[in-house]
Amino acid sequence: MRIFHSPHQRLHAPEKELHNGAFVPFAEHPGRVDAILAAVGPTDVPADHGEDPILRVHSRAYVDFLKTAFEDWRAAGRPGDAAGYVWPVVGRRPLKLSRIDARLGQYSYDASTPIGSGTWDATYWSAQAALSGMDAILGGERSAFALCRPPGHHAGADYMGGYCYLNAAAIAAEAAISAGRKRVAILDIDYHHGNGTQDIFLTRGDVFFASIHADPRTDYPFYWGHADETGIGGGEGTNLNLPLPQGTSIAPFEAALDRALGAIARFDADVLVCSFGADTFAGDPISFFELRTEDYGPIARRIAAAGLPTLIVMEGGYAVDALGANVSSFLSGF
Ligand code: OKP
Ligand code: ZN
Repeated sequence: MRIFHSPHQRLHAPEKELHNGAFVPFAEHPGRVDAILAAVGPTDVPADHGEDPILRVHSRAYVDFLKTAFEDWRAAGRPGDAAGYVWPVVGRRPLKLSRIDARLGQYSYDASTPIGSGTWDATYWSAQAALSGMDAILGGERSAFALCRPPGHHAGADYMGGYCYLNAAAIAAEAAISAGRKRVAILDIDYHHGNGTQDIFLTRGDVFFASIHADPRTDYPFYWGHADETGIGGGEGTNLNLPLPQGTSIAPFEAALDRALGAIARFDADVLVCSFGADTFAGDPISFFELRTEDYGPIARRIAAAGLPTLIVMEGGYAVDALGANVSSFLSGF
């Protein structure tokens, strides 16, 4: 299987994050890709597709913000990484905001997405890795792996959140539509609900989004991922959330997976994008499912048995010592 990854993706390296009330070392660090690379072997450098395929998903204003936010932060005399502290939730309206702190709030929904000097470069090349993976799929490969990082599934059309800046899975799905594929399914099996991907396609009938994740009543991102979010307007019926309780192990996970794959089969997709997070692993430091390394192969075999050309997009997974083995186990199922 071809694997796409760029060394630029290491350049995003925030120092710390606010976790349950304390500043702690940033969990989504470059060592994650080092661990995966050590396990999966050589990768292909992605081709540069430019900004156009990114702008089919994200707004121009948001992309421009991402590109300049760190410079603006430094210009304001600030130390460390750029991070917001005020969000325009109440009485939100289209103001022209200039102060960097206001813009950070305008384009994010949480405090988990600091911007450093290498953030734009890293997230740009993460998106390019997904686009090159999709090129391979559209060229006839049965599967390909985009070793994305930073992850993407919490990022919406004009906002960042949850360690995510550009939504690589959404950008790849949209590229498949642009290339003439009629129906694309996205299966998100990261521990956390992929609220950004859901939001991007919520009103769309040509992209099916199915997600298996920790119940948002107990887990991040809290406000999205509930079972009653089934799509809006032309997208009604093409969004499927399967929240599961903390402590979930392989048997109930596979039952949910079979439901998601059944819905995807009925949707009759041409292409599948799988947002894969290894944070469902029992040893994950910020997550609470109970999957084992040896569970990922059989999970992937069930997904492969759907018989759809499948682009795998890396999302989360923070147990770095086991991350390489977990990703290898998953890829072996294809
Ligand atoms: C990204 B991905 C909780 C802080 C939450 C955000 C988690 C983002 C997970 N104390 N931080 O879906 O793996
Ligand atoms: Zn996650």
